[in-house]
Amino acid sequence: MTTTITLTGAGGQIGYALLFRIAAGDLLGPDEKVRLRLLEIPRGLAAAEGAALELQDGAFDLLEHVEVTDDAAVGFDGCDLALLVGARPRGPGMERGDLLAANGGIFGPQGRAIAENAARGVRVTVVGNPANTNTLIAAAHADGIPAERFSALTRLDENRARAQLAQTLGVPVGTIARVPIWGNHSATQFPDVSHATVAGLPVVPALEKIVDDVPTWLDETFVPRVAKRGAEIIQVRGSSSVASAANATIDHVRDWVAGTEDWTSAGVVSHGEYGVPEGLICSFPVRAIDGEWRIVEGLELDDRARARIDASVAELVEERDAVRALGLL
Ligand code: NAX
Repeated sequence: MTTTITLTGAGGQIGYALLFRIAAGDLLGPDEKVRLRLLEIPRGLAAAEGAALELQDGAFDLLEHVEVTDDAAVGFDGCDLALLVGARPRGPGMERGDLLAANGGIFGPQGRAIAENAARGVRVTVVGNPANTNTLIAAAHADGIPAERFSALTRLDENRARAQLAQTLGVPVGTIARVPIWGNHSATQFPDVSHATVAGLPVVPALEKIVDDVPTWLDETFVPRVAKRGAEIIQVRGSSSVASAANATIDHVRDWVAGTEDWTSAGVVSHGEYGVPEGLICSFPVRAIDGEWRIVEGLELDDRARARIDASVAELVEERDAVRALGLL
């Protein structure tokens, strides 16, 4: 079988890190051929064309075809999986409203182009920031495609949270599970360890053996470290997260398509779960079953978790109201 994958922002950093892993089979496994459509704006076309030449030189068995375009109708033609990575970054002096407006001008038309051109059953993953609200805008413009087919990447935040826990506990990261991210992919996000496990056992008692005051450690060290990890990477590396973001995108899409045994995190449309207003794109603990995200329901939230989730959801509501006021929804 062959899957058609459209990558926007293919001439950018994350695009470059993603393409070769997709072509190597990391996304869909060793038996699925892929057809790649690289969608860029005119300024990014040369970089995307260069990446396409290198893809050719990779001689990947699974790669059937690569096309580079700045025409969204061509880019999303027959697309099964859309990875919306290209976005307008915040420039100097740009207010949040300007950023939302600039991205609304990208994600609205892309949502429409997906609805008009993509394959039935298309799944859309939004990486470009502000990811949750960009997802909301794209889904709102994609007439005829259920909002459940759109999701925002918060897997990088979850991976960061699992890695921080593993490091603190001195255990392999693969032994840490159930660390959902709630809310917005922003500094208000809530990485939640209350249901987390290490080798199948609750994490909190394990932390209590290492950390003096676990609630304080969570509030003052763990949560800010995860939520501000992107800024830390920029400070140390001099550039934003790239390979780890591409890796998380691979994890997210692979799990969505192939299914998960346990929980992961994704920004998905709310139907009112956990009191999150209907229609918002909010990160929840999710499972992927039969190609669909299912929010893990019935979890108990203590007051601390509730307050943090409410604060992040309030930020999502503000973003939604701002894009509504701009006529983008
Ligand atoms: P780059 O600036 O390297 O690349 C962005 C590319 O998108 C550029 O080549 C640009 O020409 C292209 N582009 C802009 N508008 C476009 C449009 N309308 N159609 C097609 N392509 C378009 O950024 P990069 O480091 O690759 O990051 C991409 C996005 O990911 C940014 O918005 C960034 O904030 C976001 N991130 C999201 C993360 C997440 O966890 N959700 C984490 C990593 C990253 O920060």
